[in-house]
Amino acid sequence: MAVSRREFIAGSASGAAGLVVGGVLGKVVAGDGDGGGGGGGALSGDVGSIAEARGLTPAEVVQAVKTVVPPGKPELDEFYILASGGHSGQMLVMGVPSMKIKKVIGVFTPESWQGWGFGTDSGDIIRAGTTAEGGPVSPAQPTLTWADTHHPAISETNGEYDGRWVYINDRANGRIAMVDLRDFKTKQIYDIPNLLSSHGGVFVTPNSEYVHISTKTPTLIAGADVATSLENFADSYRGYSTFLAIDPTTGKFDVARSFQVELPPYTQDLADAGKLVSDGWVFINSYNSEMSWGGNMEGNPPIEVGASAGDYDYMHAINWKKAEQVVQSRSTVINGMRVIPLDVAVEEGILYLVPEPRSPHGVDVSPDGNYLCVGGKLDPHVTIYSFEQFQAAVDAEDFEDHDQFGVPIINFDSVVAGRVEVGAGPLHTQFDAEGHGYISLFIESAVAKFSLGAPYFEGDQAFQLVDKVPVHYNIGHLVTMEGDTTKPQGKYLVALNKWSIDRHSAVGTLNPQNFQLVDLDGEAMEVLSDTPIGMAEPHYVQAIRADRINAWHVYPPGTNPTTMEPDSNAVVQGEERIERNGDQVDVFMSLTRSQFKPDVLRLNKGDHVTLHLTNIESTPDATHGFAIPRYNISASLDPGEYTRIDFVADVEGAFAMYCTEFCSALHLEMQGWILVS
Ligand code: K7E
Ligand code: CUA
Repeated sequence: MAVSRREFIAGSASGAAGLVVGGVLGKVVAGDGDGGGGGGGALSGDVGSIAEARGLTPAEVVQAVKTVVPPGKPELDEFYILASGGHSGQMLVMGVPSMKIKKVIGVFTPESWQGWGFGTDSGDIIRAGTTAEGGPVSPAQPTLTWADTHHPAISETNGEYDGRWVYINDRANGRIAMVDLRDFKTKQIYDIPNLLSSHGGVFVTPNSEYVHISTKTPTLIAGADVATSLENFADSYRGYSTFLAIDPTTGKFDVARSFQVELPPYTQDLADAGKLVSDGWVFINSYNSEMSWGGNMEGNPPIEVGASAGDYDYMHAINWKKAEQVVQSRSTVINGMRVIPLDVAVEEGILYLVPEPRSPHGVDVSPDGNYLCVGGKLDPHVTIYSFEQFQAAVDAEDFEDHDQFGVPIINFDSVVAGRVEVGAGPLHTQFDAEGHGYISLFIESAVAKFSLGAPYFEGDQAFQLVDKVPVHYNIGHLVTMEGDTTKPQGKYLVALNKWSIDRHSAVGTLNPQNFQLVDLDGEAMEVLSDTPIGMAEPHYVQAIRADRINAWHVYPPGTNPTTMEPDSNAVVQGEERIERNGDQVDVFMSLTRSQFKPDVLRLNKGDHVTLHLTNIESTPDATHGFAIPRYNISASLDPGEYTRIDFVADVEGAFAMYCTEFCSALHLEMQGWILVS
């Protein structure tokens, strides 16, 4: 609703807008407020007349002022968010509060602008992520080139983000990737044995000992009869909770120190690591403890009905510090991975189940580590468990039953600290430093704020609904700043909304996802901005303080990003050369503004060519591309970067290689010839 300038100024006199607008009142320019009325008017004058001309309310001006990052002041983006790129297979980097997208990181999917997977050794990383035992692939298509990224997890030290690495899973194929935050590039993709798919079970333990990832749909056991496996579900399938050890220097996966815990064949879903008081444990939701497998044209209910038949599903609590010891003596190796069998996990007190309201989705651990908040999609409450009560129940063997696999089920009433009726379709919870939880309400399209118990809130202040704000529409995840660490920063919340009818300009029959920035500083939560995401559905994001990121500006000379070390095949200026050995041709080429050296390659048809490319620039942002038409080859080299390209010159012709980045006034001249004859 537009207001006249007079109303605008009057209406804002008591609010923050009054300060903003009032501060520039002295500079009123001609126009007097009658010429605008929205659209078309020249945008000159003070804030009030511009706002009036654009049809903005005082509140909208304040919202804009809270989020603007003006030219030359990037530091006003206080946080980064690292977002999954959904079924694009990539990751997004955005700023908060601007909500601007700063980078798309090529992860599982070739990304041509980064030269990711188009002939360079980055392709080895993508290929390596396809070939582990237990990762079934089609012989006809040996490399998986797409993924469905869901859950990023930033490395931690003492329960706080340390800004070193971020991990992200492939929901479709049960894989995981590691991105180094020094250069924001993917270093490793690992196809995890015994995981056909994964979902939300991705997080890092408080000192980055492990990154955890679990099965979504359970995996067919080796030797089970495929054709009758669904009818014999309980005997044919198993879930796996995977603890991938993190190399403390490189951040890569140390498979030899990694292990899995075998789980019942329920559908394990979201998970979170314990911290502080609950450090050493992980908690995983599950649904479909009914083990419904569908068959809606074979006389069975559809999975959505079968999986919702029971009143309760089970949260899995796993003692990983104990598992880490037990795996040394009581594990079996399946497809190259050490596995603690289910019966051993029960005997050793590694695995317990806790009833939770049916069809739960998120489980999130509070900053003090004591509260486990569970949203049940079909229950309007958030159920809040106390870890201390859980620990006491374990010690007292306070079990209400065992499941059919012999896993003890903790007495529900003994471990619930509180329940808060929050609204329809609660999913995921994030936290602030004051002891509030913020939970997404998918069905209601809202965020609810509630209070936790002691030591944050006592008596009738505890476990109360505090505030609620509508979001648009169908929110999935949400994130508060560093909201799943031991030190949440509060300030902002980002709502990741799946639908966006009428929120953005029409772009055809598929609307963008809609990220909404919510201000947490005021008395009531307030939506500040809408941001369309022009790619696949980002499921989850993590938000990290900008000052924790220590990104490199240029690479040390000759650095190979796959190792982050100088490469012995990198060249320095003056050492460029072509070495021929039979039909093997090694080209040691430098790239600088504005030439390739050498710029002519004379090849024989059938030559095996290895290009060793080095960007010898040391100026930040002096990136050069390297592309060969028709050979499907594209590289991108940042200053100081080395990369290797192997190809067979199997097509005759004259091919004009060129630089794909507009790097200088003579960028267009940065070209050369590859002659294959
Ligand atoms: Cu974490 Cu969308 Cu993969 Cu919930 S999931 S919404
Ligand atoms: Cu280098 Cu354009």
